[in-house]
Amino acid sequence: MRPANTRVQTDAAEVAVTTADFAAAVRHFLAQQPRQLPSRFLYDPLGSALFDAICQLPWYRVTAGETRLLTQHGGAILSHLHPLARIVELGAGNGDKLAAMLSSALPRTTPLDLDLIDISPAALATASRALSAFDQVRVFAHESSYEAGLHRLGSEPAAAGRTLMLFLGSNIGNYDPDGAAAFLKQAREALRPGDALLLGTDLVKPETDLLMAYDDPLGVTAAFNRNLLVRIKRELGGDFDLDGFTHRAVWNGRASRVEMHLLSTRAQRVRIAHADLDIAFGEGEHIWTESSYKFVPETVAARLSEAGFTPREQWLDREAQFSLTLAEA
Ligand code: AVJ
Repeated sequence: MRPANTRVQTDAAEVAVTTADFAAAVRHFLAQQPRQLPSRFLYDPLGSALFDAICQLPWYRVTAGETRLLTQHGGAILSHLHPLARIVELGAGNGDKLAAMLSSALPRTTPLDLDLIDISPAALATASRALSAFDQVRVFAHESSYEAGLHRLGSEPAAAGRTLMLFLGSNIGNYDPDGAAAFLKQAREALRPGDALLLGTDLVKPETDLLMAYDDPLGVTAAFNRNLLVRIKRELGGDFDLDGFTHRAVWNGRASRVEMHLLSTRAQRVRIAHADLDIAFGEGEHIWTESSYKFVPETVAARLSEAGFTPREQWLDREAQFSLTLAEA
């Protein structure tokens, strides 16, 4: 049972992904050359569950590495931010990492607001349930894109204490360099002097490790990727033959990113009724579904500085080759 001093609130104001948005994006991006689909659509309820499974795979070391860092240094990070009034997490997912961080800190005597921003209502429900078990917290769940979440945050009246923003899991790696710079600027503008951003970034490592992380031997990442086609079939009346598409992960060293693609294994036509789309795929033609940029610690700090932050401290997990950077607004 939830203690009386906690409550969960959910905004109903915004639905992050409507069927109309999805149809318009599929129509637009599948017609591009190269064909593509934005990675935010990977997170329907089944996609979110498959992503949670990925986080437990021994080959995907991002989550374990970051959780180690948050457990070891979470208490210190939070005590740097005294008096902390609020934690905002963009892309909170199932809430496990924030829970790990809070567990490692001293028991709280002052109230703390947790604002969870995520595109997946299923993930938000799980996270709200887990986090509302902590003492002295109020949980606010916002079903929203990062951009809309940041915009709302920036237009709110100033909070009494300091705000810590979390952008973990190397979620920033989904943006291309210009998009990441724009995101960091927007994050900086949503914060006030004395607030801080904690940024989790996966680091460049040997190609074999990266390919095992994004094309795992159990096929969970393949299922996560191919589920995008399942979602299009169900929500948009697509007639994809799933057997005609396979998962591909490639390391693009020049751009410093892992790319996920869906590869058409033969020439085939696909009709997506509710997007009013007819496509002829050639054998070997790809749909590019995700980029995961990989970083080196020094450039993370440099990008934060360019966006108007002051980098304060950086922690590295050697085993996973993952970094956390704390930067002040
Ligand atoms: C949640 C976007 C950070 O890019 O590593 C995991 C998603 N894709 N396996 C990542 C993902 C394939 C993940 N992010």
